[in-house]
Amino acid sequence: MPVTGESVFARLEPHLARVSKPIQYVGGELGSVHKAWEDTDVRWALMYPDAYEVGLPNQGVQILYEVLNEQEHTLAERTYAVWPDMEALMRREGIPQFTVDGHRPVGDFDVLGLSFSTELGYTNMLTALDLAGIPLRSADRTDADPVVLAGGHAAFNPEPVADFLDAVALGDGEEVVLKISEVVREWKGEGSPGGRDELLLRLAASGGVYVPRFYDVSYAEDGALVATRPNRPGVPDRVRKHTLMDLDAWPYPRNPLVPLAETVHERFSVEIFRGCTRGCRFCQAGMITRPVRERSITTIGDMVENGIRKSGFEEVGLLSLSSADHTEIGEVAKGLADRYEGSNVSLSLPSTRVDAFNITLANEFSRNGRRSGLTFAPEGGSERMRKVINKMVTEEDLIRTVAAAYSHGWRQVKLYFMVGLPTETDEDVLQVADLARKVIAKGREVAGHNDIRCTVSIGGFVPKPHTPFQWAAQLDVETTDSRLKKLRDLVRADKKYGRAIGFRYHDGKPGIIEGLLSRGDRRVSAVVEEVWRQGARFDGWSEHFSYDRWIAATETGLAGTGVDLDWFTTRERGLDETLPWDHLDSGLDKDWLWADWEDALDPDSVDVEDCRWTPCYDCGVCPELGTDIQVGPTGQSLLPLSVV
Ligand code: B12
Ligand code: SF4
Repeated sequence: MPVTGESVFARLEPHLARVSKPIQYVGGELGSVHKAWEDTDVRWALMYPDAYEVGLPNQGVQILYEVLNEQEHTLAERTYAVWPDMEALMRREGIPQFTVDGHRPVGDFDVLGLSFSTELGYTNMLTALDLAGIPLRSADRTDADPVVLAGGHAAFNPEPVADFLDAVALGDGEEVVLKISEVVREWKGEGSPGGRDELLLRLAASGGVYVPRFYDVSYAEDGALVATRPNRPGVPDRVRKHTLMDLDAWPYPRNPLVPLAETVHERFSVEIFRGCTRGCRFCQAGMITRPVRERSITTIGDMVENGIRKSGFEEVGLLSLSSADHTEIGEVAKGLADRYEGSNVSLSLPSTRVDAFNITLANEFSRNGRRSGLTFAPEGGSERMRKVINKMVTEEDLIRTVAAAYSHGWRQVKLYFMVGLPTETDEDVLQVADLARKVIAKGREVAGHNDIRCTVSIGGFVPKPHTPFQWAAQLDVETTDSRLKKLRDLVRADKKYGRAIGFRYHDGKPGIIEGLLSRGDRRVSAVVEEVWRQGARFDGWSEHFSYDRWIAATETGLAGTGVDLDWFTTRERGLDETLPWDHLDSGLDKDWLWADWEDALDPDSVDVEDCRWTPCYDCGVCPELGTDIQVGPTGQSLLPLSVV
């Protein structure tokens, strides 16, 4: 039998000096784990399919890495997307995709777990599979190949990459990876009966893992999708997402990874809650992570202290989908600011809602740190648009909040918007300029000087599965670009305020490809493979993304299917249409989603409140999944630490 799990480092090392940022391939970071291959039964390679600098800080992978490695019989190592120069070198030298921990070939592991927070990582998955010597398509794999398993937010519609995946797990990963490990261990312990097929069947039958090959998809003559149905007995009709109900019982990461090379985030982040029920209609993350589950103030305090001590990071980020909404955020902020007063530790709150923000909070967070900038996301330029998307921020709220910020010494405010939202007109987008002007005018007034800035950042809206906008037509590239240009020209033409307004935007091209990958079905796999064969890599990076290459691949990949790029993107869907993700259960009731979509289009509809503070409005999640909202206040407070 060939020896598995042997390190390729000796073959790799002589070439490292010839590639860019070689340190990213070396491993051995503080917090990393090295276990003996032979002492373990189930071996996982975990991949964030982007470069090390983006992938290393990812909390999802860090958590699963730790949870798995805590198990005596399990080993987990990490692998990231290699840069094109390294890819070329590996192909030339015959070096396979390897893990950064043990430099072991990825093809030798039992499971390759991929974390997809964005669809634009799909082509990087294919590079990794190919370099690993794993056949691209699930159907071509043998018993010797790992189970290729996907998780993360994008996995809520894995159909566009279903042909490349053996299995998919929806939702929180902490508990399900342990269950999957158990199934693999048992099956291996029995001598791997029935080979790969039986292993996948056992995973599918467990009810918590979607195995695409056990579902057949049928299409109508005109190309519309008819149904996705199990083709094996014992396989459930619908596969449910996983929800971790007690975040305090899972205080990970406990041993944060400290990167060796420069990364996008160099701070210790603590997730202060999961889920968000604000009900923004465009936000897939909010919809698929329901219900809200808070971490208690004391667990947050313990995690911060432990993380700082273990990692040496001086910045702490309090992470969630809308951190200022934690019921005890004021206490958390004050408690932590008191605790670390006079030390080098600074605190940050990455995502802040305009209406939840209060200046006391921001002042607490900046007590020990710099006053860099504040970021708010009104998302819609006009009041009308904000009503359509259920982002209940009035112009008054925004002006009041930024006025408070400028008057407390902040000089820079960033505002995020989207272009291409349902029912939007040019006029709605042009109102962004008006809003920015008012922000600057008010800022100058309250600050008493002109040295303030407002940066407007604007991105294209991409309709996502499992949201009320899953039926919406995506705005085409030309109209998106023309609206952005009109807005840019309007800002630039403003003599009085224009120079104080920064304007950042992406053109509409990557958005339409993201749209194809978000709401595509299995036929899109052919497009992904084709574009990858034509050289697509790192599609989330503007310098690597080629729209023309994607367009050519959609033409080849979708030829003969009766459907095309527009059919997947700029077409509005009806209630009766079977959606490619209908067999994947996020807990949301489809009728509720549809009613919410209709409300979005009805100017007289009432706003959807947050069910954390108002009665349940029956989105379906809690009864369907047997879950419940978990919020404070706990009434506890953070004690100062006794410094030894
Ligand atoms: C920090 C952050 C970033 C950071 C760091 C990214 C990183 N390396 O992690 C930066 C700023 C770089 C970033 C960039 C981007 N981000 Co971001 N980011 C976040 C944020 C705030 C936190 C992510 C996080 O750590 N979550 C906590 C962890 C524990 O959750 P998780 O990763 O989902 O993992 C859990 C499960 O999904 C599952 N799981 C995950 N992987 C796997 C794998 C397997 C095999 C299994 C079984 C399970 C599993 O188990 C984990 C534990 O339960 C989220 C919002 C949020 N609160 O989630 C947005 C978010 C993930 N980002 C988002 C987006 C869109 C992006 C960008 C595409 C933005 C852009 N246009 O450039 C880029 C993409 C970067 C890239 N190429 O990957 C979106 C994703 C949209 C969606 N589909 O829901 C989110 C949800 C924000 C939002 N509200 O829209 N991001
Ligand atoms: S079921 Fe009710 S309480 Fe639960 S997330 Fe939906 S609206 Fe909120």
